[in-house]
Amino acid sequence: MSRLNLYLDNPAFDVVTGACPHDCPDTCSWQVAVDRATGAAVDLWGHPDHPITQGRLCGKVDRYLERTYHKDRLTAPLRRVGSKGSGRFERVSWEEAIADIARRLRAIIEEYGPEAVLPYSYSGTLGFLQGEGMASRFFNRMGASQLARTICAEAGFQGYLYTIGAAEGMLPEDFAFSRLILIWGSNTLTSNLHLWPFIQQARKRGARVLVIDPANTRTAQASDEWIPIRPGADAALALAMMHVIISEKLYDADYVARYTLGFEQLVERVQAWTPARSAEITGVPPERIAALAREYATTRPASIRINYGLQRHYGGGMAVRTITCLPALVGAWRERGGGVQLSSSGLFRHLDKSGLHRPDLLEKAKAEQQKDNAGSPTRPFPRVINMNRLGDALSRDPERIARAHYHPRPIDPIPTPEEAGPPVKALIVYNCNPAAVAPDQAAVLEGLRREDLFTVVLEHFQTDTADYADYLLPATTQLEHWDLHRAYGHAWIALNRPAIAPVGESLPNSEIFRRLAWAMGYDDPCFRESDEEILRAFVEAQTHERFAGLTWERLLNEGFFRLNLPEPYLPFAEGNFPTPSGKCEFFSARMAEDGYDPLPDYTPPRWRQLHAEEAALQPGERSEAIASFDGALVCISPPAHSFLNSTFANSPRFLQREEQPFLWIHPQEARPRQIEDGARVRVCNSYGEATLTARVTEAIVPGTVLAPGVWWPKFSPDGRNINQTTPPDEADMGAGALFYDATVWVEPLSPGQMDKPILSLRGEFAKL
Ligand SMILES: Nc1nc2c(c(=O)[nH]1)N[C@H]1C(S)=C(S)[C@@H](COP(=O)(O)OP(=O)(O)OC[C@H]3O[C@@H](n4cnc5c(=O)[nH]c(N)nc54)[C@H](O)[C@@H]3O)O[C@H]1N2
Ligand SMILES: Nc1nc2c(c(=O)[nH]1)N[C@H]1C(S)=C(S)[C@@H](COP(=O)(O)OP(=O)(O)OC[C@H]3O[C@@H](n4cnc5c(=O)[nH]c(N)nc54)[C@H](O)[C@@H]3O)O[C@H]1N2
Ligand code: SF4
Ligand SMILES: [Mo]
Repeated sequence: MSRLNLYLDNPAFDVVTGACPHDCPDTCSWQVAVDRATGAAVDLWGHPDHPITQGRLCGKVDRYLERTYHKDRLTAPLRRVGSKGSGRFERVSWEEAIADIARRLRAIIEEYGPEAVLPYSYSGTLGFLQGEGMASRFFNRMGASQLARTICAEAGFQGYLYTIGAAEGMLPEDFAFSRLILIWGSNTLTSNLHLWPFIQQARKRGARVLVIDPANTRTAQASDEWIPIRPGADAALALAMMHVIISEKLYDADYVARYTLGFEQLVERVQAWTPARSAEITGVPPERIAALAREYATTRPASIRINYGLQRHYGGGMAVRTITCLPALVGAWRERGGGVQLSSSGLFRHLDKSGLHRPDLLEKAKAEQQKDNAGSPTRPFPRVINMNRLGDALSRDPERIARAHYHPRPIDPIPTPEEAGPPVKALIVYNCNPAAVAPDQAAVLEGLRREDLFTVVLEHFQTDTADYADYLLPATTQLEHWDLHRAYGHAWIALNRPAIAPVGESLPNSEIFRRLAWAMGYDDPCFRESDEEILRAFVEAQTHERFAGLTWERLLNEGFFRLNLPEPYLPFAEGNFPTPSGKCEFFSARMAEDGYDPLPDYTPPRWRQLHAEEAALQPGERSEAIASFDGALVCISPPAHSFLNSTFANSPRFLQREEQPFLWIHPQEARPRQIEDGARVRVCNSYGEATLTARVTEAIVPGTVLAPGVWWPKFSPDGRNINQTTPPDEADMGAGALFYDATVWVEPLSPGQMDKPILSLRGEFAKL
């Protein structure tokens, strides 16, 4: 029974409908009980009428009130008094903070141009308004550097687009009709909880659920079979599955002929991909690969849930591109319960966001730029910075700044140092905690420590990033502001209404950017619109048929809205792929144009390439670093169950549940290193190092270690987390991040050793 019943007819309470703001495919709708007398939120639960939420929130957000009313909430604007990173601040008024920030920004723009200002944001909230709503208006008007938001999903997303055409596919409710479900590189029970009930429905009807993952996750344990695989090897598995399916004629010849492009070339490509060859790469026995291929091709309907876990390595784009060829090959798209789901975000691709983000304001900034800078740069203005290379972007070295420019495809050039543009002089961080979550943490911190960098952080809490702020501004939580959300795991839009007044002096991001805009003298009327007006206008601006029936009033009354799609929604049952050819593209001319192999392939992860290069060297040629390569392991760092990236990782309840920053290591790897369960270990590579606690377990494949993330560095034993070892390099597609492709060394620490680094390789491996 829903908690709603406790408050529904009670005049002492209001019940307010909202939505979970977090980076999660489920985009739950919630209800909040507010005590009318005190104005305080007293309870919060999943909306009982939302067909995906089904009355249930996850364990983290079920405790959202503890976040909103946390004793450490930032409640007043703060100005730095200590050294950078010391985290010492004094209280100031909003008037003083806004006026001084605007003054500093104007001075920087005057001297270096607006590109010296870098916004840095990601997924603290996915709301249209508190995410990039007012912020993009502000930064467009300024002409600030733009940020390529690549940290999560870009490689796989691009790979999916090359094959399927848009980020759409199966909806979660249709998994209930599957007879075979491959959960491939996803920990559903942790990162996508609301898919599970549909999977359970399918199992009740006899479906089998297989999990393909380097780790025996809680999802793998709850499934019928765990198929352990080495990280970054998934494309090799998919190619061998296609080899078996094609050579045994198990494919859907009719579907292939009508709705796919490039079958002949695919046949040729997969010929060499025998299960035996694949087994060497994946670690999955050849018989198991062949049996999996047969089961997948002959069970109807068969579904695949891939998530972003499997694309955080160098070949991540190609891996997703290759796996997503499978459903078309066997005709799985024909039936309800067949196909693949990566993300549903493409269902919303027809949203018109121009009124919200106001890209036209950039024109004003461009005109000003041309007026001010007689010698205008040869590259496009403003530059686009890849967020995964924040450490490089914050360097003062033009070569590194050039490297930080976004270059998502092989054909995109890296600018010369002369074209790199000004150093970043102001960094404005909101909805993000880069000191914890970004690759190459040591470089990021080095940048944040720069005395000449002016850093403004909008936050709920004093995160590691906030410690480096010159101004730390208190932001409201989801209970305190308006917003609107679209899901990336289903087809619903949800409205969030504020339930309570802002805690302390906190303000919504939208209001902070609004006030900054006024102080900067930006006079466009869009900076005068209220939050409600902005959202209402955004909703009313939608004309695509998918939004037919969506009105502001309806959202106010009902709280959520399903896209106007047929039920069931079988987008590719008869082809109609949104690719250039209208078919599922086994052969992609667009890939060829962009500098890729146009056919599905296996692109080895970076750790494999390092191993191969090492093997090719003569002993005499090996540097000191390479000499110790034998002990190298690959490190992956998927989400800890109770954290959401670095969010909730300062909540006593969830810290207690996760205990401490662990490193999972197989007994086979622990034994020769004399690592005992529970021992402190140092994990290191050329980028940095972190101290973790060993969990010796067979739940991770040999050769790989797993560090659940993302811990706050300041709550870690040596003040550093696993992103010390994450390389900043770009994945094959979309300049995506390599969180699960770090080559590391692991050794036990005795207490006296805590400060003595065994390997100081920085620079050595960077050369490779
Ligand atoms: N509780 C919780 N929920 C979350 C998040 C969180 O931090 N905590 N994060 C949210 C975010 S930001 C996102 S993007 C989404 C998706 O979150 P993701 O981080 O993409 O999580 P998953 O998709 O579940 O993928 C993680 C799984 O992939 C496995 N994996 C790692 N490398 C490979 C590989 O090379 N091959 C294969 N087959 N598997 C591999 C890991 O062992 C892990 O089980 O979830 C969201 N939901
Ligand atoms: N090692 C490793 N690193 C990873 C990953 C991994 O799997 N392993 N996952 C990566 C992925 S998939 C992602 S998506 C990124 C996510 O990285 P981030 O985008 O940094 O997400 P969070 O760590 O959740 O931090 C969000 C911050 O925003 C703040 N916030 C929330 N709401 C608001 C608001 O309304 N206003 C303001 N001003 N602030 C707000 C929160 O307090 C929190 O500190 O991390 C990446 N980093
Ligand atoms: S984090 Fe995900 S599962 Fe949890 S409440 Fe939010 S949307 Fe739902
Ligand atoms: Mo993410």
